[in-house]
Amino acid sequence: DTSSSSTDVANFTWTKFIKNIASFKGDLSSLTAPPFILSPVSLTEFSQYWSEHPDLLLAANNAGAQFEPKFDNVEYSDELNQFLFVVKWFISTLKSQYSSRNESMGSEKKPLNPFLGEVFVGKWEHKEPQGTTVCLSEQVSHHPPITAYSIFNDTNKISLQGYNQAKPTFSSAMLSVKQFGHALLKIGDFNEYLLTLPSLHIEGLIAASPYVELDGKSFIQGSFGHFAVIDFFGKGWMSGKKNSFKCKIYNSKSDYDCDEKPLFVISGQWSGISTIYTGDDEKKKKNPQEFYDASRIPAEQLQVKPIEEQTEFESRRAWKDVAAAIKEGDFNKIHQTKTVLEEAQRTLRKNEDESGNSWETRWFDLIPVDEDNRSSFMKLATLAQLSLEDVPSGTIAGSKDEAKWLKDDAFAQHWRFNRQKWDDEKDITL
Ligand code: HCR
Repeated sequence: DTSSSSTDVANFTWTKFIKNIASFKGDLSSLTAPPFILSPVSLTEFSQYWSEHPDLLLAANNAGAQFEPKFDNVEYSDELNQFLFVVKWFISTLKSQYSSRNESMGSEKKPLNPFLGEVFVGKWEHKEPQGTTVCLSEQVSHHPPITAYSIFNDTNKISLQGYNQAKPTFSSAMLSVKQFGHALLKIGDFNEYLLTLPSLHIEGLIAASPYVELDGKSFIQGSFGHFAVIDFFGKGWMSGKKNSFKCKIYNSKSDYDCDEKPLFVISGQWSGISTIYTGDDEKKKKNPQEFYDASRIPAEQLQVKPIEEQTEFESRRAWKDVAAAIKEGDFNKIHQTKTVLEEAQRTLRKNEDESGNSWETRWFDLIPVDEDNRSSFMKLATLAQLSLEDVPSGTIAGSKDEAKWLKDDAFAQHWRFNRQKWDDEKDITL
């Protein structure tokens, strides 16, 4: 980031930026961008997007509550009922994850690239008896950039954990991103769900008003067998609308494989309204019911401590000066403030190399897939016939895609939350 001089940078135009992206290989974080496309927010903050509708997350632990809308001709087991709550919560996370910057900043922007060990913490405090939902996010790797997170509500016995690595590629004037990682949701003592992350691309680059469009699929596999496949598409593909999706829910993955009729079909926009049909009625478009309206319920911001009370590892404090420079649109200042942070990181790494003490992650451990007895990933991925290798999220086991991504020397490892480490944490508070 610091390689070009500030005069070069001041002359930087959008066209040059686009040309740079086009010839760019590797990590987007090292790409110099004009100030107006820089976001003052670090990627560690993005973990909060999993729970900006905490009521919907908590509703999934629904003991006795019937999912609405309810269809008379469907038999709802407790597990199916809960699965529907989980799907609704997942759909509700997408607007925050992928289009909230368009609303808050006018377009998608290039987020700050977190430093190793950067953390972001916050909480949602609910009315009694719902307790508190905690969000912990940690940058567990800098090269490649990987963020791990844990979101939990002990009162409701709900916990979500996962990690994410975005791998960008540029081809035919298109910036595409594959996501590596997954999310694991645990409800109560027994119910678990594996959620895979969709691929995406950036639209509107030529017009200098970039926005994210999802493509590909997400899968949700429940430990009781229920399976959902969510197909994403944008403007001009099957529908005239951006941010569109179609979700089919089945009793099991094998029902999906055998082309059985789905139990439910949900379609619409993840940033707007979606509609649910029973599998019997979908083709005839009979008896549509509203599933979710993303524009009706505003996102609930989590509470974050004031910057003065944060430690130097906490995102908003660490990036304070850079964020201020970005808001002022002052490239020289952005360059200077970023250099301070980057130099400090370089010195830390050098000292670690010299002393032989490598960096230790704070709340997450990297676990080889075959030793991962802390999560049900292996069981759920196997149920969904998903690859256990180090390949993009949601890659099907044995598929051509899997073969394309497989590297001989890479074996899959996953970042897992270590609750004890958080319980023992002395320096970072909520
Ligand atoms: C691709 C992206 C960085 C990664 C962001 C991720 C994948 C991070 C994990 C979150 O859970 C979900 C998520 C949402 C974001 O939409 C996605 C970002 C969108 C743009 C950003 C690029 C690195 C920025 C490219 C620069 C453009 C805008 C000019």
